[in-house]
Amino acid sequence: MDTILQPIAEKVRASERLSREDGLSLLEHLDVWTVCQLANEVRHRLHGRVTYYNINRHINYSNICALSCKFCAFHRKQGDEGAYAFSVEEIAAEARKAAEAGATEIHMVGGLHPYLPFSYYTDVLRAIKQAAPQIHVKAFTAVEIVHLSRIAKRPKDLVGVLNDLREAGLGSLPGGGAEVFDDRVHDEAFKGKIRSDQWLEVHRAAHEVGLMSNATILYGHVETLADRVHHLCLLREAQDEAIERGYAGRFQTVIPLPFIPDDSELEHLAGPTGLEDLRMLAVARLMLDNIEHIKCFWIMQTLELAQVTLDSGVNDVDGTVVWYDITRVGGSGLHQERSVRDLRDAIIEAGYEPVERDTVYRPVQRDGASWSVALETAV
Ligand code: V47
Repeated sequence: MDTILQPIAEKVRASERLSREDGLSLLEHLDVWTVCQLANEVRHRLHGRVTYYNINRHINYSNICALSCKFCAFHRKQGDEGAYAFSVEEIAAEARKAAEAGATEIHMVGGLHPYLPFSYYTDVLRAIKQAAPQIHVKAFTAVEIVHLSRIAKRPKDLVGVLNDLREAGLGSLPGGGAEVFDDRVHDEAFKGKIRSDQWLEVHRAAHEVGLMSNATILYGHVETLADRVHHLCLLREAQDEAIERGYAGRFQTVIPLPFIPDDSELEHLAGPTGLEDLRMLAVARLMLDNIEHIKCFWIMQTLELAQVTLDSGVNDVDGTVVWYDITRVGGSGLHQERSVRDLRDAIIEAGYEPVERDTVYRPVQRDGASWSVALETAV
């Protein structure tokens, strides 16, 4: 090992926190395989060979959005061809179908709809819980929560709004919408979306009210490597704060998402390579010493690459089913689905032990479509 990686490896082996400079060296160093190997050591220390997956459904309640982010191929304006917003009943029916098929989680996000009232969102949550009481609803990215707080006319009361949503059935927040925590990148690619301080404020409020949340980083577009490290450092600080303050909620998993240029206004960009994907997941594992899980979202990375990432810091491959995928299909409404068998076989072939989890990482005991968790705690 050379003089740059050697001291970093020593820190990793002594479980010492890596610095910002270490993070940048890991992203820049030519020897990607040693970087992955170091992340693999941490992964094995934390999780052994266990690799999590879940049985989930994605519901995008509407693609109508007041914003027009350049990187997003999903948004439509009201009245555009392909624009839609599901009714409360339609969403409840999907939740019922998901529960009947054995799903433990609904991952629900949408655009910033300019006209739907706050009551639509609480009604949707209540209807899902009535139709599928056992299912965990992981819903609304931080930018949606800010939008909901505005339409609820309580823009300064994030804690109150999140509590109302929780009472209606919200179980946790997904990690979307973080993009890259940098104002230049934000203004170039995501203008109009909330900035990093607001994204972090929403998640801080969620942790304070006891909701678990996830975090993403969308890499491989107009950001620099230093921007990526900065993003990871801000997440690490926010997690330190949640732990120090004794909040009941915190970040559970970080999901590095490779930018997919197709159909977006940034289509001229190439997007990251496979090796860049591996390295980014590995560096996330190495830098985020206070966040337990690193997820490879196979929908965007492919299941084939996800197998390889298990040796590079990843211990979670997300779930089985994506329905009306916000990220991949440019609004065409394509369904994507992989069976439990596909996910388990892929994990086993890579030399790991597949474990079905619920949204808050409790192992699931399953008998067909019925399931339970070993430890009953409130979610
Ligand atoms: O926020 C949008 C990203 C995210 C593109 O919390 C794109 O468990 C790549 O957040 N290329 C939504 N990415 C997905 C997401 C997620 C996925 C899986 C699990 C969890 C979780 C969260 O997709 C958006 C945005 O960052 N995105 N457009 C694109 N062209």
